[in-house]
Amino acid sequence: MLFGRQKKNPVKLPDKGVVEWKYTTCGYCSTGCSIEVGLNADGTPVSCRGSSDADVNRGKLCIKGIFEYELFKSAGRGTVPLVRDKTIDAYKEVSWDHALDRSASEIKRIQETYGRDSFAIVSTGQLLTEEFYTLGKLTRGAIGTNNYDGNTTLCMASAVSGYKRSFGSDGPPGCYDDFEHTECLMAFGSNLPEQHPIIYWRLRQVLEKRSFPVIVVDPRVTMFSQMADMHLAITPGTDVVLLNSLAHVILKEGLEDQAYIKANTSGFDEFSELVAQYDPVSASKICGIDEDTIRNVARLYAKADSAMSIWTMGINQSTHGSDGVVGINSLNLITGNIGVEGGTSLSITGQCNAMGTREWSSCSGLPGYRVLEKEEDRQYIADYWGIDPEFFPKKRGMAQTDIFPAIETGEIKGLWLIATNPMTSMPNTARIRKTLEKLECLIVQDAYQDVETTEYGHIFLPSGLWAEKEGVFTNTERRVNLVNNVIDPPGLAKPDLWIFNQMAKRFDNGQKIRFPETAEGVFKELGELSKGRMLDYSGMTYQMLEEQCGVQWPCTEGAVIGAPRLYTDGKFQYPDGKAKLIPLDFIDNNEKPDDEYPFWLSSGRVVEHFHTRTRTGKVGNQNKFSPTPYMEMNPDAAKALGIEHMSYARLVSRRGDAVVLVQLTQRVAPNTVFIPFHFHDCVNRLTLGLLDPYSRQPAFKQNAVRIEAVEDQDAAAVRNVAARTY
Ligand SMILES: Nc1nc2c(c(=O)[nH]1)N[C@H]1C(S)=C(S)[C@@H](COP(=O)(O)OP(=O)(O)OC[C@H]3O[C@@H](n4cnc5c(=O)[nH]c(N)nc54)[C@H](O)[C@@H]3O)O[C@H]1N2
Ligand SMILES: Nc1nc2c(c(=O)[nH]1)N[C@H]1C(S)=C(S)[C@@H](COP(=O)(O)OP(=O)(O)OC[C@H]3O[C@@H](n4cnc5c(=O)[nH]c(N)nc54)[C@H](O)[C@@H]3O)O[C@H]1N2
Ligand code: SF4
Ligand SMILES: [Mo]
Repeated sequence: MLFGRQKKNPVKLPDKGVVEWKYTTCGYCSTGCSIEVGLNADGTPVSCRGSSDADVNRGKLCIKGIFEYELFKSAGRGTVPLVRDKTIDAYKEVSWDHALDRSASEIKRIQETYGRDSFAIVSTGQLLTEEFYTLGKLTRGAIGTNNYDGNTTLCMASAVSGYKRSFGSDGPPGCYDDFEHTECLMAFGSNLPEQHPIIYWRLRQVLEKRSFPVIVVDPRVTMFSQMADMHLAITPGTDVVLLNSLAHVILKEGLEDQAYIKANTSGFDEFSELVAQYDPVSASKICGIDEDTIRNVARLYAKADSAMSIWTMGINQSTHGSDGVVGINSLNLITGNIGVEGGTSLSITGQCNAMGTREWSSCSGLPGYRVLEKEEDRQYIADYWGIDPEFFPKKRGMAQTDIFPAIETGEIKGLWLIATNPMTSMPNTARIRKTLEKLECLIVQDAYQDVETTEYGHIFLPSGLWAEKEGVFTNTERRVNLVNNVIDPPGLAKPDLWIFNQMAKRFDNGQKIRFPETAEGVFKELGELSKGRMLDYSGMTYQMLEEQCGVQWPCTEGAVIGAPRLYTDGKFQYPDGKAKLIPLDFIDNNEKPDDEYPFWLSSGRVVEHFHTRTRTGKVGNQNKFSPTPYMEMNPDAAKALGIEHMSYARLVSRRGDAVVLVQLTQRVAPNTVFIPFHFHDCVNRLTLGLLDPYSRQPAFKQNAVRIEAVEDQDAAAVRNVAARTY
């Protein structure tokens, strides 16, 4: 029987005629939800649902996953390879052989003329792991440029760097199950409900059964901060000061875990000397959190039986990103909260496979967490691939954020962009535009042809997207998930793996090295190369990944399940087996508001859009929620400037200007504005992006702007709309 609203207006789900559900994994964020794509009788994808068997999402999906099947027929896809015809300065459709021959000959020409490293390759966190490994093999083993990196420098580089500095290796030590056990959760610069909705839902499920303090550190009143027990509205860019002060209180009050510190860490004396300078009174003046709150939080965290920290871009995208991660790790080390149930330092990863690229792409080293700096690692991989180890550089080349300035100075002449859109996602758009225009050869390999960067390219290689391909992604909690090939790519578009394999045939070493044709063939190499290592894949098979809806590494040969946590024995990856407690001086180097540019400009995301909107900008149910570039502004600040709700305003920074629609809200402080970064020619026209010295990650979140009311609202509307390419 139906009651109330249901009787009057029952929810009717249209029958979409699904005859088959195919298992795969979501291709947006790193939560790693298992998805089933529903196909109708014609084999057309018409629906998506969460897999009820999956431990990660337990049948749930967020708005992006629910409508992900619409991507298969979305507008703007690349379906034919293109090469720019110089005589008419326009692209012409060509065959794959022509496009690949031209790409290879341009790479060789540039390398022969200007040196091997003058051709750079920048990829992403959104390919399949088998594709990452193959691209690494092609780049390191056959093309041989050392200027090879990914957009993960904009995203997870600080987490990687911080993990390496503290623990001697990358690799998030915890898992979602830690929510079930923890007695205290601290979240730094992470807006979980919007950016990782299903991880948030896992947390909410636990909080419904059992309560424990949730403390959110974020300058903005986010959805997460509104559900938290405590919101610490920190001054942008000062998390290191707060972290030093928390450690100060813990050590001063003797709340640390001395036994754990003695047994498993080094550097305690230097660390305690440094944090002694960060008493809560002095720290509160810098980080904007009052001294009593600092003391309360320190006590809550240290006294809890187990406590965990999570963080995302509010920490990573800062000039102190790597230090912030080290500070979080140290907080957990001194309280004995690593490798125990409910006690961890869990970086919440960004893109669907930002973890896979860290593990296998060879971007910053060699596959399987090996490094170029170690002779034995170079020898091992050279032997496995069957090439001369001298072909490898002996140290890592440039990061993505150094590659673009090197184009500016003429050191780099050619670039291959794979699944990343720097015209929208890098800081200082005007500068990026100039660098792209300067290139002798730009190859753009993307699933969508209408990406902004294509305009500047000489060759366009159309690729398959998400479940048009087969392979694996690793999620935030080290879970390797299977992506099954649900349908084929449109037109002549090809899986990225196929493109890399074909390119390899065009290089001398590429003919010597074995390049398996199938993803499963590549996956077997991952198992062989990781056997006995920290990120052991050798126990995994595709069948097991599908049956278990993902397996966490390490999963050793013969194991039936993966391991949920790292460092459970207190042994770390440094030669002495100890984690390092590292003293962190705070250097105040951010661009900050002043008389001329009086507002902090921060940027980030909203739930309905993903990144530069090449995908979500074309899915009606998502685009309609945020169709246009806007900024959150405090009503008091707006009043003082005569700016009205839903009017257009102009922002000016030292780099450029942008016109946005004004949303008045108390979510931001009177001296701060927030703009989602999803739109082209918008917030990144304004950003400076100072770099973190360790990770080379840009400080997207700390910039200064002034704001002007716009008189000609009609002209502003036209300009605002121009920023929505889709
Ligand atoms: N819907 C959606 N989900 C996504 C993505 C997407 O584009 N859309 N992208 C994915 C990717 S690649 C990533 S990297 C993640 C990002 O996930 P998040 O990091 O959660 O998202 P952001 O909005 O970039 O930034 C998070 C918060 O950092 C805060 N912040 C700014 N400055 C500071 C500071 O100095 N200190 C502190 N403590 N906090 C600060 C901001 O106010 C913001 O609320 O999301 C992933 N999930
Ligand atoms: N101001 C500001 N800027 C930011 C951020 C911020 O918070 N503020 N966040 C930064 C972060 S954390 C990130 S991760 C970056 C993201 O920056 P980008 O990587 O530049 O953004 P995306 O839109 O995800 O670009 C991915 C591209 O890959 C394509 N693609 C998707 N799947 C495939 C595939 O399987 N194969 C191929 N060949 N192509 C594919 C998509 O169409 C898209 O063009 O942006 C960064 N920029
Ligand atoms: S939470 Fe992330 S992985 Fe899960 S459905 Fe949403 S976008 Fe996909
Ligand atoms: Mo990211």
